Amino acid sequence: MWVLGVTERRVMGAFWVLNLVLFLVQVVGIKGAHGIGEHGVRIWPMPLSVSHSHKSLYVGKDFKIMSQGSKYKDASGILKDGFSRFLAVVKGAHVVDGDTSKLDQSRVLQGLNVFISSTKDELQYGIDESYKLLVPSPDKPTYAHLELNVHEHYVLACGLLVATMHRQFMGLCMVFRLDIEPAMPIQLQFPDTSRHYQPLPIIKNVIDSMAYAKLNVLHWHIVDTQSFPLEIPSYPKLWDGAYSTSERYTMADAAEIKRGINVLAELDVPGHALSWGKGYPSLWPSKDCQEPLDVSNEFTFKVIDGILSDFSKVFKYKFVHLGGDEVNTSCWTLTPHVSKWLKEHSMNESQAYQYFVLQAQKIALLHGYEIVNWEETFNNFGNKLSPKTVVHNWLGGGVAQRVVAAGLRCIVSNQDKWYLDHLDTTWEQFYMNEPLTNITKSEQQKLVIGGEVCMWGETVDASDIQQTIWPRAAAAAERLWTPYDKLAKEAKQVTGRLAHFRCLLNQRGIAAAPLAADTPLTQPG
Ligand code: CP6
Repeated sequence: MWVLGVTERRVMGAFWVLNLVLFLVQVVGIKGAHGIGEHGVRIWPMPLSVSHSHKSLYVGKDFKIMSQGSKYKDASGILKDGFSRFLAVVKGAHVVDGDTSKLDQSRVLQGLNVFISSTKDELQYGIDESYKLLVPSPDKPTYAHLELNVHEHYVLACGLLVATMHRQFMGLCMVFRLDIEPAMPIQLQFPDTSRHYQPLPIIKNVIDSMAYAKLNVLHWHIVDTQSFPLEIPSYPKLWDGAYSTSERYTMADAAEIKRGINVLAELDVPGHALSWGKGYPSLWPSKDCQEPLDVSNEFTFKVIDGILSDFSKVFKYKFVHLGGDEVNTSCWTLTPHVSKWLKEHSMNESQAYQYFVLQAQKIALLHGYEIVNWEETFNNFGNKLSPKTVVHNWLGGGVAQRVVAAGLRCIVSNQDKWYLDHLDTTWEQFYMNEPLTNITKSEQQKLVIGGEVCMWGETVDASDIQQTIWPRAAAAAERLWTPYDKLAKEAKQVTGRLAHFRCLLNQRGIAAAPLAADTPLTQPG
């Protein structure tokens, strides 16, 4: 994941790996004091700017959502689908069937108008994702008004609107007036579909939950050693590496995963790729030594080219993740034909690792992608990487400082700070992790383009995915969203607001865990 920066502070974005990694977003300045969150509007994460009156509004029973005056035509229906999901949340969790007829009608909100100024269909890295939410609309006081530049961002903004509708009173919902602009997105790495096949409805449910905390990039770790679940039309036998014929995703499934969010697809090479050889055994150095992929075989690079060609038809995000982590190259010298090839090409194992990663980069560039690689590639041959590389930190040890000093971009997700599969890392630790630690020059800070929380898939499945992600991913989201000087200096200052956000997630059907197992639970109130 990582952040998309706007102005002075950071930019973070999040990616999904089919294991869950969280991307981060970044943001800028807040107008109000942080205290607003604690005593007034309890929004999480805190947006750039919030103002509110103390006049509360009620949500009418027939509350509707529409898109009047927008240029965007919604040919794919993504907006319509999003509206109906949003309405279900408002009506299911927040609006109750009280009688509004006796109330002052100027205080009953009839609906939300979503105005989209862009005609473009693509969500993309670097676009203007700012939005403005006015409750009520100045020109139409019985409606709320939401202005967006890109259609997909509505998902995030609607999550935010829902976040303001939290006060239940007399069976009705009260809404504060809010002015919010611009807000930034946040990213999450999930799912790790190689370690565990995650059913499509579960993935969609996680994506919907991401909107509530403004996570903006899903990092999908699609394939790994354990299984190859995605259909690749160019090389159909790769699918033989799936756990079973029912534990597979078609390309049409992959397109559905988009759902108003950026998807960073990962193809982790040359290690973490044993499952490729089930269908095409010549990709293994030998039957006894099955990874990393055979560097000496031209077919290996033809297959990578085919996969990235198929990816480019469905994964439109500007970046593709090419992995490159944890590569044990000993198979290459232990296998006679590969060892012979190394000698003929005057390469040792580590030079062959570099050769492999750079070849894969070239192929990705030809398909129009920029590249994300795990940090081992930088640690071993950082000066050879394409300038279009984003280095994805996970080992810690201050690599982000070295990456940005070398002029490359970086995404931060230290394993001891932002790995969700480390169950003993607390939400407070997630909140306090500062990705810009020891990076003081503003040109270098801008190169930290995102933060990501990671949810690797070895130990999670549909039964516990949501409570493993939440509320800790939300803690990281605010770290990336909110300007540095406005962030709480100690996590305990925001406990009440986060506890409230976590209750809202529960109300919306998201199984977020309690902040601490031994603390009495609070009501959203
Ligand atoms: N899978 C892949 C993993 C991990 C990585 N890459 C990983 C390593 C150590 C921890 C958690 C996850 N499971 N492909 C490293 C980036 Cl602690």
